[in-house]
Amino acid sequence: MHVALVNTNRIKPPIAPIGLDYIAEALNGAGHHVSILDLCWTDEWGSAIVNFFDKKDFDLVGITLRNTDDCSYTTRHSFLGEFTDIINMLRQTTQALVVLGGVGFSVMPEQVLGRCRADAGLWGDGEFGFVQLADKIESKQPWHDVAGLILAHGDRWRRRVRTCLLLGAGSCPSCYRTP
Ligand code: B12
Repeated sequence: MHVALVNTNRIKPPIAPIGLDYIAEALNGAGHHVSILDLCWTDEWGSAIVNFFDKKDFDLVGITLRNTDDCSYTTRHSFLGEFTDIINMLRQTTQALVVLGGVGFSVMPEQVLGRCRADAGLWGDGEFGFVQLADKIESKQPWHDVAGLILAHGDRWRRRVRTCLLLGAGSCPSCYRTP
């Protein structure tokens, strides 16, 4: 299937979106077609999004949130305002399923999802879960049970419990920081 991965990290000096590269590689390995939109280098992220999604239809869009904020006591700059604007614009631009992920997202996933109009989130590392999601959607299997997936349930977000891939169920501490 055609998958778009979007880097929303626009902080300068820049760093490469290595997390998305890992996921792209895993998706490629599973036979999916991946395109990456890196918003770090655009002055106008709105037109970059429109141009990118005008050229091709995608079935699945994965968006990374690396930093919720700059974690600096003196500046206390939050990136969530611009991130929310980007997601809401993307939501208007594509019909694909929009899934959030990334280390910043995974710090407080339900709170991030509550702010914007994404369809779902995937907590933690994405190489396995996101590929599983793409595989299941492509083969028209139910995909709501993918481990780590967070979906709306009424007016709340519900997270699928994720167990450690290496050690198996019950061998790892709970992933949850909050109930
Ligand atoms: C290395 C590092 C740095 C290095 C980066 C060097 C480089 N050239 O890349 C340096 C020192 C430069 C740095 C700087 C900063 N960092 Co830093 N950094 C890290 C660290 C230790 C590892 C990040 C990393 O590369 N991980 C490896 C990659 C492969 O993993 P990943 O990006 O998380 O991606 C995986 C998953 O998140 C997921 N995923 C990612 N995207 C997506 C998308 C989808 C759709 C899905 C499903 C999954 C998914 O799958 C990926 C593969 O497994 C993390 C802490 C940590 N342990 O994660 C902090 C961390 C990310 N940094 C943090 C911060 C705050 C910063 C700065 C803002 C600090 C500052 N004030 O300057 C800057 C921002 C720089 C920038 N331009 O963005 C915070 C963010 C916290 C938050 N609340 O948002 C973290 C979490 C540290 C912390 N605990 O506070 N950082």
